[in-house]
Amino acid sequence: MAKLDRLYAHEILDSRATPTIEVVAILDSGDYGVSSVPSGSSTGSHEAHELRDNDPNRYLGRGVLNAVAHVNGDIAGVLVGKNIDSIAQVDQQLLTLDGTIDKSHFGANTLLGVSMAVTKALAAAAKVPLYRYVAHLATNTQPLFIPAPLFNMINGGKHGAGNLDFQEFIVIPNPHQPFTISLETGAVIYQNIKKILSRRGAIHSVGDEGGFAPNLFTNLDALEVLQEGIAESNRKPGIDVELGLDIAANSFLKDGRYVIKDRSSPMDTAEFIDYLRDLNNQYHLRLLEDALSEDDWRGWAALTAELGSVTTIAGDDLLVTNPEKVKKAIAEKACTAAVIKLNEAGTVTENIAVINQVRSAGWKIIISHRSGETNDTFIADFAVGVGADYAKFGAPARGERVAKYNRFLSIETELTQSPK
Ligand code: 2PG
Ligand code: MG
Repeated sequence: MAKLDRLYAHEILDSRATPTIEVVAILDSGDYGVSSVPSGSSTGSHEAHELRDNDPNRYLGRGVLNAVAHVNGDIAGVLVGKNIDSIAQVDQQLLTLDGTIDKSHFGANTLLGVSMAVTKALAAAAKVPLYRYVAHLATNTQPLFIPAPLFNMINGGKHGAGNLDFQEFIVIPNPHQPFTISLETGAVIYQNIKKILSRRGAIHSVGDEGGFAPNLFTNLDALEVLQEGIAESNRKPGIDVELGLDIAANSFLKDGRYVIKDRSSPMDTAEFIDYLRDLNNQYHLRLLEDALSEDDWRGWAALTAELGSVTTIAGDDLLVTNPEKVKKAIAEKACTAAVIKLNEAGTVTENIAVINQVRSAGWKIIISHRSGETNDTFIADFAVGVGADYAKFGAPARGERVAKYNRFLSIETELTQSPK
């Protein structure tokens, strides 16, 4: 049985020049795990608590030295020197120690950092790749495969330059092909979109998730640019690639109405669902994420009844990887897929429990990065291990996004060589 020899943390930067926590867990065998935690900006209001120092004299109040102190103090005090049966046992100890429903004592960021670092250390001690260790935790006995990537090519909403209402304009290569082919497809389309934006005289700098953050566009213009990019890459729409959107509708709901540039007047829920139906008829969307706001539960059920058989209706801010929200959404038939973000739940074990809950409803699983990321590739292994349908790691550009897609390449090679 493994014993935890050392556990410590320090502050590092994420991809947005904002501090985050990195945790190191070392077992008495010498096996170890290092993990760091991402952070969102278009957050759901019911996400677990992210602990920040709120000290205006450091990093604009966004430091995480308190989170670091919790790991080095209370948490190490309880876990170090003790035998570890399983990550489930460690996670339970963390939750008991924290003692709050929303993880506000230690912070979900603190708990996730410890949980991921210990999981990595246990996988190393078990002498199996992390994705296989996660498959074992998730009791996933199916053959492992690489989830279909969701490439976020154009960044709007809170991740972009401020002119596009929708947050993510996504290209989805055909899921029934090797990941190496999907990645090449994504990379070529990305390069062609850059050329198209230059030709149009539009800004082609990138947003938070590596997709372009152009000026001058309505939401429909951005979808047109994706279509042009696909055509210029000699890929067939609907066959080689499909389109998707993370609408992140929370960010443009004003006084209970949906306000977007493409329409001169605000829309109520029924009108916005009509708009989405027309949009789907025109672009044959494979994915519609957060198409309505997080509290518009009746609207979600109506949208799923209307479009759920032709496109994937994914809940992100609606569900916040929370078992109670997922339970309600299943009962109300509010979606057909869940976006899983590890730091919204807080520990590895809780994330796996939510995934199993979602699976039992027959929904699709999307494992997602956050807009503020690190180079940690934990979620790539996690996505493979739990058998996720889709992986959303941003554009095929910027180091912190590419690190995860490159990890998929390594895993694909390993799976090809030794599928069991
Ligand atoms: C989302 C995420 C990730 P954020 O809305 O899906 O793309 O954004 O991390 O800012 O919440
Ligand atoms: Mg989202």
